[in-house]
Amino acid sequence: MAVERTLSIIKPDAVAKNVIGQIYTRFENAGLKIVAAQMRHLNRAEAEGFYAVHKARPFFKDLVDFMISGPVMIQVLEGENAVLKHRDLMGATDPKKADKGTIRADFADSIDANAVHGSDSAENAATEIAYFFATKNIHSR
Ligand code: RTP
Ligand code: MG
Repeated sequence: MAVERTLSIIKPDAVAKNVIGQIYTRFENAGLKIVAAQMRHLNRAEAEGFYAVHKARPFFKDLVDFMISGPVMIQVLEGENAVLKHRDLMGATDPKKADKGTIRADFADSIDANAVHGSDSAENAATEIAYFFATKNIHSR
């Protein structure tokens, strides 16, 4: 299996709940290494740019409003099959549908305040990582 990178964001609800460390532990226990990280309070333009693929969706404004409601923790995760592994740790978008033991089942409150973001393909991961991190600030093993 290939070593991949994926972009992870701990959203404002989970940062406010003080569970960054608990979520990081899940990444580490699954064999994902944090190779870059930054805490940021995004402005509207930054959040809209990041979610540009969802611009036409009915939930776009709510999504952006939520993502700028407080600081987020953004990281690059690296490991075997990182994109899918991270999606499995996150669970379904709607926490009501997320499997027991997933991050969203344990920490998320609603489909908007759903604790985490994760890239959905290796191709999108590359774009999303480049949106937040210069190559020189990613510290691979
Ligand atoms: P994410 O991008 O945040 O990792 O989540 P995802 O792939 O599971 O979900 P996606 O379809 O990419 O949607 C991005 C975020 O928009 C919010 N959303 N709301 N009200 C709705 O029907 C709805 N659908 C999506 C969620 O917060 C989702 O994480
Ligand atoms: Mg998505």
